[in-house]
Amino acid sequence: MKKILVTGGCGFIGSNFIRYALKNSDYEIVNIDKLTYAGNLKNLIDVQSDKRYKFYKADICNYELVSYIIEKEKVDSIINFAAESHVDRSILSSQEFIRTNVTGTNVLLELTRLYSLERFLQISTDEVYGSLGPDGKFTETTPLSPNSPYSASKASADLLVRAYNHTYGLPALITRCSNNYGPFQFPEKLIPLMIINAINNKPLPVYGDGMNVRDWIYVEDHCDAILKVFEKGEIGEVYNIGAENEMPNIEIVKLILKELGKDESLITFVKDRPGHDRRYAIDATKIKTKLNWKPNHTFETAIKETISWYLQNKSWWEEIISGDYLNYYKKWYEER
Ligand code: NAD
Ligand code: TDX
Repeated sequence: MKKILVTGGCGFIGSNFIRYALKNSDYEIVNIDKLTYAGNLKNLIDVQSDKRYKFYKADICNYELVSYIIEKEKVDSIINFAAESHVDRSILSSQEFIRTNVTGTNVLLELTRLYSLERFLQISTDEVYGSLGPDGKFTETTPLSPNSPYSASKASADLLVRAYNHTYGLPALITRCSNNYGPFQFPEKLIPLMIINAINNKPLPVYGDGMNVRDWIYVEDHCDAILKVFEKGEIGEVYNIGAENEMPNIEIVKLILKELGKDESLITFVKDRPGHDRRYAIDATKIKTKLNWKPNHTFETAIKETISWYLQNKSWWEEIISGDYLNYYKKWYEER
């Protein structure tokens, strides 16, 4: 049985991936996570006693500790989810983004090399391509043109992965996915933030004119694509992942309000995010044709399931929004 070191497995996508992989494959999984504000052990309560799963609290920047874990656990491969992931936080302060997203990825690449691991999969984002006008989509050959400190740090990591493959023949691959939604997403991101504010009858802060477009994919479809690329993807290649579901933010916000039976008067237009990318759209032809992948969920159904998950799991997010989250919320939204 092969063993994968998953980093950042206590976050939104990592925890969904671990659950998905334990259910749909034979892999053993070692999860290392620093447990930052975004990492939550409760995201994986249901699998914590699974014999194929093990957790270590560790920072991916800590070379010695990660090296010790790789050696002790005899892991075969790495999938790197660990990152500072929120654009707005990177605008407030970028240092942790450079540390974790760039230096942390470099540590993992060095250790993949040292232990001659079989595979290194970097979980990246469509934001590295920058912003689109009204037409066209990002393909794997679109030049990198990141616009926020967050996306610049992710693009830097991608370039390191590319260089390690080119220089040392490291068996590395990259996935670049569009915006995810689903259970366990931290309520700083658009969809969970709007669902929770609507439930609590609080204002829904829409940036600018609300016409920025994002391309949405259900997190389980992303996890399925990651597993496919990990198993069948060609070394040295980049794979875009997306579900062809572009929507302006304001439409999503209105849909959430309608689904929850709340009034549109809760919508509050606030000052725009500085440098706000106008539109993202993913061309996923490559993964569809080369790896025979396709998304299994429609937005219409999966967004309803997501809203009902937040309604049924109030204690999960109530605990989060009562802590340090309040300080962040105040700092970012108070002046807008
Ligand atoms: P998240 O913020 O929910 O989770 C990140 C996890 O990484 C947390 O558990 C956190 O504790 C951990 N972490 C942070 N710094 C660490 C460090 N130094 N060492 C070890 N662990 C650390 O993020 P997410 O939304 O689940 O995103 C996961 C990955 O997917 C990221 O690399 C992100 O760039 C990428 N991605 C996200 C989206 C999206 O829509 N959320 C889309 C495309 C790609
Ligand atoms: O309060 C808000 N109001 C608002 O209008 C928030 C939090 C967001 N927005 C807008 C900004 C974006 O146009 O909604 C859109 C989505 O915002 P986020 O949820 O912050 O996502 P985004 O900036 O698109 O980045 C996300 O997708 C790519 C993830 O956070 C990244 O980790 C991923 O790489």
